[in-house]
Amino acid sequence: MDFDLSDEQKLVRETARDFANGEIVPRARENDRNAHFDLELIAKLAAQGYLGAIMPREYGGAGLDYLTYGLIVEEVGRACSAMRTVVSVQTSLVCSSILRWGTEQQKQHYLPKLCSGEWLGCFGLTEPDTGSDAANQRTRAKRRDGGWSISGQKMWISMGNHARVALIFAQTDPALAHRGLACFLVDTEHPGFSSQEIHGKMGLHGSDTASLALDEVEVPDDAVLGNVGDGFKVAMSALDSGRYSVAAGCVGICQGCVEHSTAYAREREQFGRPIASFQLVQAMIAEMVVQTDAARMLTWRAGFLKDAGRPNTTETSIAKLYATEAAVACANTAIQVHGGSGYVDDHPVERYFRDVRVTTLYEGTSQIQKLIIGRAATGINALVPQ
Ligand code: COS
Repeated sequence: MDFDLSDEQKLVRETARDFANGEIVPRARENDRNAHFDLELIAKLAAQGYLGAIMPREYGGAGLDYLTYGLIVEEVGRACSAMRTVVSVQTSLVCSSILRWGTEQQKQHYLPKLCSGEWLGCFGLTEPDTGSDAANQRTRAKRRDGGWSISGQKMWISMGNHARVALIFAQTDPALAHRGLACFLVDTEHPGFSSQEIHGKMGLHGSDTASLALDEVEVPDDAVLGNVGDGFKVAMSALDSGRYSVAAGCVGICQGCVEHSTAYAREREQFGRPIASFQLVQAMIAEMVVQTDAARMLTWRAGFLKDAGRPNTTETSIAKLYATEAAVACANTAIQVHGGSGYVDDHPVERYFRDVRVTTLYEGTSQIQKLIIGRAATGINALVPQ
């Protein structure tokens, strides 16, 4: 087993860290305060190649492997989860779905525009009444001459107000249950498509979150991604990549918590000495260090399996479950180390705490990850009545 990164991976990680510190960190607090979806910064992420890191070069991507992509996502996540969400959605949910399921024409049409940041994409799976039970789509696609008419609603869609292309999952034949689902590549400028910003989020204020409405949106046959009936598989395979990227972003939050807490504890004095010299403070820091290491190792393992082309759904769920829960715990502990100072946004740990909370919810709750892991361990699907 080799835990060493290659020279190229080390270089990519250093470059991502410099970029994150130079470009993302200085804007993160103001973007959060102003709930500003920073398109200028997203253009810089795109110019770095961070919106299509794992896409082949022939489609405008950076041609990197999953492990290296995870290193980039970690650094972006340490700097700002709102920007990390942009990278995850664009790369893992949208681009990787088109790469895996798209026709050559679809790949050539969409991937270069998405990798370059000319277009943003969004992933329309969740609905007002459809969350964990992803197969139970209420959105309907009906046959029309030479195409489809799609009607329904989508909820909690990252980048939904800015996306030019939306992956929309819809049921074509309710009698077929999950085998009736199809994924459509929908131009968001089509008549009948509208989006609305969701306000009042606890965190990710610098991220764009929308509800979508589709009112008889007409799309041609060649807008189907994969085959009609493949929709559920498209969604699950996208989540295999998306959950990995959420895990990597959470490793970044854990790492940020360690770094900020250590720096603060060495500087802050109480009882005539730095609080870092107190055993109870060191215990909190040690817990965060261990959680960070464990989250990173699990994420790297999932990345390694993806790069080797081996099955990795369970290992990805393990990484996502552990890293997100660890990041929630680390953000909480980091505030404890900072005391009252951690309760205001002068220190990034306050934002970490708010931003991280959604990670155990989106792309599959912790409970869903446990059911996937539990099913793999026992061979019993807890979602099916026994
Ligand atoms: N990649 C490709 N195909 C997959 C897959 C994967 N990772 N996982 C499952 N499939 C396929 C299966 O092979 C099966 O195919 P067949 O129809 O040919 O038999 C089909 O999908 C159904 O698989 P399964 O029975 O395992 O699906 P379940 O209905 O049991 O899945 C869970 C249940 C909970 C795992 C699923 O609904 C889920 O992940 N829900 C959470 C959704 C979510 O994360 N939403 C958040 C979105 S925020 S972007």
